[in-house]
Amino acid sequence: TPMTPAPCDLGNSTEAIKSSIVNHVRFTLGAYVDSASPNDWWVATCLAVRDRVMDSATKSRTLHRKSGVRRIHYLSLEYLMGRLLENNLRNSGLYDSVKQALSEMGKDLDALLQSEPDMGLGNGGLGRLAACFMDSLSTMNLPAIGYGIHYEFGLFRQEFVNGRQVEHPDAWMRDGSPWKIARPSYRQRVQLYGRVTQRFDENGNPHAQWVDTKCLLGLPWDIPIVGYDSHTVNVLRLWQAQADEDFNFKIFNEGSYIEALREKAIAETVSKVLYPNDATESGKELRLVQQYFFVACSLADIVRRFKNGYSLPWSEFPSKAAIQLNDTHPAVAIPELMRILLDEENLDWGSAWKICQETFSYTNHTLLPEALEMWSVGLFERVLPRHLQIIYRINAQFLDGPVEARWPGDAAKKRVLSLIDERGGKYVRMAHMSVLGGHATNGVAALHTRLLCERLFPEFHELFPERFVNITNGVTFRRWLDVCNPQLSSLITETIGEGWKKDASKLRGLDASADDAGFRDRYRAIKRHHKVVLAKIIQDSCGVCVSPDALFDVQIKRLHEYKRQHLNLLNIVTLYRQILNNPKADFHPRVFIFGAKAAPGYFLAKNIIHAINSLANKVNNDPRVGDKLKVVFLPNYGVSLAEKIIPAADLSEQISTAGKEASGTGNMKLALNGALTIGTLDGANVEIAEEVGDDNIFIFGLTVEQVTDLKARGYNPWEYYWNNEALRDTIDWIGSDYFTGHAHDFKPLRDSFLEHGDPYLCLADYQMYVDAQAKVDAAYKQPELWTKMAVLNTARVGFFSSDRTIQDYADKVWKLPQVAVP
Ligand code: 26V
Repeated sequence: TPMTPAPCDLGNSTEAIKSSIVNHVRFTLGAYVDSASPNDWWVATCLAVRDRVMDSATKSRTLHRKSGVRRIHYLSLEYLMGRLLENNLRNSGLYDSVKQALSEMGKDLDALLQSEPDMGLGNGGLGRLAACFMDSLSTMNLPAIGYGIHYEFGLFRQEFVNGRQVEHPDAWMRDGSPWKIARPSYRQRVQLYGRVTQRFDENGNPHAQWVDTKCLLGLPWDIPIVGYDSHTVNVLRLWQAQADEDFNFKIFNEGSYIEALREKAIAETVSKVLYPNDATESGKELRLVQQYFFVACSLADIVRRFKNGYSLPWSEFPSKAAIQLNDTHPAVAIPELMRILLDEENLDWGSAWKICQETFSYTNHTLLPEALEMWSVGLFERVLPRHLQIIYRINAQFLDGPVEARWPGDAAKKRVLSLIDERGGKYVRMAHMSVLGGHATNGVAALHTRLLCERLFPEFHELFPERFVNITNGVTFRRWLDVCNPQLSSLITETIGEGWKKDASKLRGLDASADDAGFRDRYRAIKRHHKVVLAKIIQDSCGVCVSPDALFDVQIKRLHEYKRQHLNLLNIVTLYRQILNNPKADFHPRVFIFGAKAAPGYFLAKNIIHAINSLANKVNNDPRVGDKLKVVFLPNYGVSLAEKIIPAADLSEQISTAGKEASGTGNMKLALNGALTIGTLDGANVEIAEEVGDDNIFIFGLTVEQVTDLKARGYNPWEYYWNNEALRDTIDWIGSDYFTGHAHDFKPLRDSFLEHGDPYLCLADYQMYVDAQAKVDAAYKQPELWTKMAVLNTARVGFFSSDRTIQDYADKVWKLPQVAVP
């Protein structure tokens, strides 16, 4: 065998790291050490870390292949990764030596960390959950690959102009990214459009054949995912769309060269941009093409690995590959795997269907009817004609088989269960296909799963009760404590040891510290430190001076009516009036902090942003209010800003209408960092209350059952308006010209409360919310009590670690063993 020279020193010593960084500055970037830019130093540092990580990635991949274990393939259209360098440093244990190495060269690691652009390839909860899962999969030594789209533009950058949201493109990788590695040898070809004909195999059996298609290429980019204190490095594989140049050039041979290149540009739009909606399905063709493109590339990749790795019969495919669908967005994977097995591998229907069901499982993330994906049959047939045929056959076998057996002759049952909605136009119900095409469907919090079974899929639940499972969401405690709050992380480690980083239930060991005054002092000092840091950010980005002694009251999440930022607004306006009417009242100063992006086409959400900003402008400049009340809306909320806000929060607003928020995950991050929750009994708030105890949380508002009853009786917001003077004055004030000089500016908001029936019941919950806020005020005036409650929150939310969530998936759904990489 030829001699392979030893690689350069990839050790963890300061000297080895220094020489790696300097080598990258000189030989990768072609810069002089003396004149390299801050960006050069950042890139060189990332590459020095990446060099150390890639070796483990290769080892992990080889071990997973050789041991032949089952792997989980996580399919998601979104990954909200945020910044990667600090996380990779903390997880790999390289943080201290890299900091030292840089400082010996006169560079400040912390400044470099802050210069990294966010990788914002997601909208909100669903995308961030996928990112937390990737971290936990590597940490828990589970063999996994994440598949997604290499969007050129992530979620838009948000700016406020005169208080209104303006969107700008997010060119996160205009300068490239040191974390991603192109894998041209694994490029895939994808078909679209065209028509279906027949062909005959060697035994004379007919098979469908998809012809006259357009072709796209998918180029995979790999991003290594470093776990905490584990040698498993999995990858996130993101597909970039490219034109199939040969194909286009043949077609356009007679035409012009320029025309052919125009086609190429069109092909490349497929992975251009992330759709910025997270609640309303608009049925756009490009979105369906994106979904199919990334699903087809990913499945071809999984099938390639199965065929090359083993010589096993197809029936063994599920023993090697589990595939998780992150919502219905990748659900076209079900007919795609059927197509591969039937048309390309010549399997019979029954065998193919069994393989599908054993392979797939599906996570539902929302009950909102407007967010449930439905594709018009006409569009589907044009883009994916063969897949539509397969869906029709799946549907026929389902309705004529299990449905007919369970409810003989019942046409109404068939209508509600069908994969095709025919209540006006024909639509493919992606959620029904996802439940049917897999072996497990899960909700993301206990309440949500119950409502899935009782309300969204009652008939499916009756047919297949064993298929429905709850897996309560979690978040990675590395990014959401160790990285964003290293001071608290150290205090915890000093108090109970560092076992909690791999077993979050150990945080319960802190329970006793809640009664230790010395511990509480230190805990409070850390919170205050973060509030000072956040106050500076607020000053810089909003031009508002806030006191770190005020109560920091935080609502950070996508802007949506069901999340009720406008209920928060009602309370603030009420407080503003109280302060003006009763200047001597003993009210602890408060800063209301918002962070939220609205979907660009969501008119009312944008009106709410404008209203909050206009209120802020008035309150912050009203000398009668002084320091008692400040309102700030931090622009461009995202992962990196969340990492600054969360450690500084005193109060966490989780105030969705009961039954609407599937889980929430910000609620977990805030509680972990010692913010107390004011919240409804919705999503994971229910379980948070169970864990931290009723004394350590502020629960208010109608329950799911009360909401249902009230709506059934006929909810009338006017009754609340006329029966509650403070509420009436508050709404009337918002509807006046006081805030902007124009009375019509917030008419859409006022109309939604009154003329349009207040669909999310803000008025019904208003008084209970105001009362709960008064309890918060009273508690905050007792710092020792408050800190004790905060400590108990940190101590008792270990259940919400995504390590636990991922272990639940591995045990209950994927049947996946841990594989330690030596
Ligand atoms: C929906 C749609 C609808 C069509 C247009 C594009 C698009 C993109 C994303 C979505 C996802 C909405 C669902 C979602 O993000 N759900 C959130 O999932 C979190 C993680 O499970 C959970 O904590 C939140 O409660 C839930 O709202």
